[in-house]
Amino acid sequence: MRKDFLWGGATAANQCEGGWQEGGRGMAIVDVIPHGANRMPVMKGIMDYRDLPKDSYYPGREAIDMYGHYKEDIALFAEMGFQCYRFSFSWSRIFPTGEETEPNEEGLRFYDDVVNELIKYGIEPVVTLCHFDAPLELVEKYGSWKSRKMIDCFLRYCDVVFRHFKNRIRYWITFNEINMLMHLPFMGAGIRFEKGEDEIQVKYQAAHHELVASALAVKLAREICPDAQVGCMLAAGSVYPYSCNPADVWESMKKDRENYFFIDVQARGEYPEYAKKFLEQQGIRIGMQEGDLDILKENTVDFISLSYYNSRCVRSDGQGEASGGNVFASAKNPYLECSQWGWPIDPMGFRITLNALYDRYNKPLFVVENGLGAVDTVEEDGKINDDYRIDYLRSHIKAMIAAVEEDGVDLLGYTPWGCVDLISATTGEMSKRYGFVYVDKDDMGGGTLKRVRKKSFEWYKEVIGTNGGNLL
Ligand code: BGP
Repeated sequence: MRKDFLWGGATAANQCEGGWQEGGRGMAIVDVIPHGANRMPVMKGIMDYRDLPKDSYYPGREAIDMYGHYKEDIALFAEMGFQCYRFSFSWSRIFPTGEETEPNEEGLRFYDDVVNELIKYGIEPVVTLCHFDAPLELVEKYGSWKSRKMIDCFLRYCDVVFRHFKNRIRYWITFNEINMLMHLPFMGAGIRFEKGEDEIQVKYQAAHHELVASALAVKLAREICPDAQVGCMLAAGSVYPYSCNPADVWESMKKDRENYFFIDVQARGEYPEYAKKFLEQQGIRIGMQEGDLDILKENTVDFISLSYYNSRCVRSDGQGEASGGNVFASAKNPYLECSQWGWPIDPMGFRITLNALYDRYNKPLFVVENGLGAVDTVEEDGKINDDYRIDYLRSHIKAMIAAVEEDGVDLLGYTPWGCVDLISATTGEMSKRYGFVYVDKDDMGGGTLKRVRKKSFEWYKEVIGTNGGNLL
């Protein structure tokens, strides 16, 4: 791999930071997403969090309290040899309601401390501006990204952090998994549907607002911190046709386009023809302001970041078994084994996805999430032997290296997800673990928060130390 390839790990404030009432932070979307059966309906925007039972448990409020443990966690990342660390800022820690004219200094100080700690170890910060998180006040007042008002609020936040961190942060990502808005609208973008509301119309309008906000953030970064690189972020995973029946192939192409749509706009700078036709056929009318299309055209991203957990599969007849556990509807692929949460395991699909994205956009890629959510057992001697995680990562890193070295994909770095155990986004569980570092906490909030190195910790350290040369 290239000498400056960035090996590291990834987390996000909404799932690890906690400290929801510390340092003047305002309420955020994540604070009202519960654990348990109500989680999905709330994340989908079809249940109002204000109707939740009083005794609901909100796992993101404390999470793994990285707010109070960041020094210890970063020291562990440094020990593994991380060259970069992807994490997110909590918007409501900096703008508690989203509408202040001045930022919350205590919030900025917290991120100063985090960023300085990283720099102390020579770890490059890679920061997501909005990872499933926005000030709750903006949801209440404006309906979040349904409203164009969000663009101004987001840009005020970007302006502050770009200026404040311009000499310390080189890599910014605007919206995490921007296409998640279509699947989990409340978690992805704070969207809650009113009775009788035209859901698809609302989603595409909100998407337009996010796309314009993302392009204007790119513009702002070029003015304030011209050395920085700004990327978009896709929940990736190529969609396979279930068979070589052309009807299946066509279906898979359409499904891929549902996801590519966002990146097509952010990377190529315009609404693609297929999307214009789709919107027209569906009777969706996107409210735009004069100049929006120029903004999109003139401010495309520098790189494309992505998460890859699995490929997807589709059959045109809608028959057969569905693949479980994933928010993307998918047919079960008979060639693939699945994780404990029903997510297919497909390293070759990783190579395919990287190639597909690089062919399509011809811009540098950055893998900012990949990994296996699994139950870990602490043995009597205190050890955690997560060989299954090592196997998953080994096969995926091999596929990634092949994409780079054999296929010529331009890749900036690799940050596996949840390098320290954290709260699962889709299930709210702690027991769905991804980390090299174990955190003693259970699904209902019990535990000491103690950090313990897993077997994969030493393994990944060796991978980084040999620049991917030793994957044994
Ligand atoms: C992505 C998100 C992450 C993360 C990951 C794993 O969609 O960007 O926030 O959580 O998926 O998913 P889960 O936590 O549901 O296992």
